[in-house]
Amino acid sequence: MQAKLQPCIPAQLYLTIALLLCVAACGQKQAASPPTGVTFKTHRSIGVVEAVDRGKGIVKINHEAIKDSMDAMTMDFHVRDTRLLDSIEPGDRVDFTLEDAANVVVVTEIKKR
Ligand SMILES: [Cu+2]
Repeated sequence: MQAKLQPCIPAQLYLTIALLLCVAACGQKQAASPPTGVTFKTHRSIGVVEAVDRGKGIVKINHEAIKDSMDAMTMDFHVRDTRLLDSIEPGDRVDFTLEDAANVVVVTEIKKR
């Protein structure tokens, strides 16, 4: 009896380990890619505000180079929430955060330095 049962124990153990590894691998895969399949990145940068359009929710920033995104330049950014512009004036040096989803870039945070 015992001689017959023994081979079953390692087999079950292997199965358990294999299952655990599979669960771990699948979990990692899901975490790496968002459900929509859109590549989604967040960048932080600094720059100088050149213009603020509160009505349109646009801020023109002369920004420094953003790693893995773009070179230094002056450009218009849409803001996620126009309230972000309440305390921002042209001439301010700012820290800001960008969200880039399939090249649709939105400022999600902006603060005076
Ligand atoms: Cu730019």
